[in-house]
Amino acid sequence: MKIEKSEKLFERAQKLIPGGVNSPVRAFKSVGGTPLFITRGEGSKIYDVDDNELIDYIGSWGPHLFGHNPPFIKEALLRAMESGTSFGAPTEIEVKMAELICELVPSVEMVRMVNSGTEATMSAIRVARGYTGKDKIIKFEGCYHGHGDFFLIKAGSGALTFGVPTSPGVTKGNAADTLLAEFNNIESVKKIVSQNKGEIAALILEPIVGNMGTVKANEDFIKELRNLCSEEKIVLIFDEVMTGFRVAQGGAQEIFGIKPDMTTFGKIIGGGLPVGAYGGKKEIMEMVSPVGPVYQAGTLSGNPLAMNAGFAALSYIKNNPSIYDELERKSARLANGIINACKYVGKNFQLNRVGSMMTLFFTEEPVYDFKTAIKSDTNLFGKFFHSMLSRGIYLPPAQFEALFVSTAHTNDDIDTTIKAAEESMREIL
Ligand code: KE4
Repeated sequence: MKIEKSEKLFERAQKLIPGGVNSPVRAFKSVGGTPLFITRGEGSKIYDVDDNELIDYIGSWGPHLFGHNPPFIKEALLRAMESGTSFGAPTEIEVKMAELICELVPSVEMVRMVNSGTEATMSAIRVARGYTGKDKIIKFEGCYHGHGDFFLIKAGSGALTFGVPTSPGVTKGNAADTLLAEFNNIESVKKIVSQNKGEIAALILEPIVGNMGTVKANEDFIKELRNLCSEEKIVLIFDEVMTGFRVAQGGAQEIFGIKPDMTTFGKIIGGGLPVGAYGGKKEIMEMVSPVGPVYQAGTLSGNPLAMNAGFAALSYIKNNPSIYDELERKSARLANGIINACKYVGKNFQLNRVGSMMTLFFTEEPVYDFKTAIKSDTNLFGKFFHSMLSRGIYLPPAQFEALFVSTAHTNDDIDTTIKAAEESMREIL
């Protein structure tokens, strides 16, 4: 596979951009090698500066539910551009977008648009703290909610339940207010709640995790979380930046039949442009400035370009709910093919999947939380990644991420990917 032009660009990029990338996971650090510099995307394919054609399962880390450059989003953007890009003033499309999100996700009674998933989760936490008058929050090991200071926290040592920063620059003060629980372990949550009675403002989780690889919450766990948060007056926040409109028309909360108090969104709702959103119960969202005292703002929040792209995406979802059946069929076929490829070489690697998001863990034990996820052989994952890449299959360059199937992936794409997986498994083992 020719990568000379990418190598040259990567060398130039690293001189002026930290790590040569504008988001760390793109740098191929956990799999090694040179990240490919992409020139364009079309449907299920992406093309790089060395003219390699790849079947893309990253989909820009989730936004491309319909593949790259779907005509209906491109047309919406071109039309919007005719009128200008941003006005810093209210527009009708923002109202239509809010109405559509609230229609598709009934637990959301009011919603505020922002420009990224990180802004959405940061804002949701601030609002929950303002609404409850309490400071502490609970998050789960292995869940990622963007790079807000109070999220970059890992479990403290031993019995200590408050966290320690995972990154320099995050203060001990921030860490002290973030408590770490174990995913799918309700007892770990109950213990933290009892040790911090009356002090916890919010509990945030990815109801279907994508960021430790794909791990779905157990039904009982989610139901008990809902009950516990209601009893303890803790704001339950579903971070659906990745799962929103991905795993079902109404997101993970539709699958579980659970109503969180707040939900955060990103990725798909921007139709490929920078958009995030947070919303939930009216009484909570009315805390948000200018109607309430909790401040949150953004120059380009709700800008017409991003809103028109997002509205085109969500309108398509509203009018074509059958896409989720199509995504289920294609994704199940891909997953079964990969599982069989593992079996052919005598391996029972664990493939976790919910709808069109999935992760192949290079471990033979079930993966249901962070501790079981990190038993995966990340070196072997790296070899698999590069072996598949050499066969024209572009997977997320990290074991603890999810791959995404889009409506643009064809049966041929799936067959090609399964064949590549069979060859790659034999090659690396
Ligand atoms: P952004 O700020 O990257 O738009 O969203 C942060 C975020 C929040 N919540 C969840 C559940 C997320 O998955 C994310 C971002 N996801 C990562 C991929 N795992 C984005 C890729 C990247 O960091 O470049």
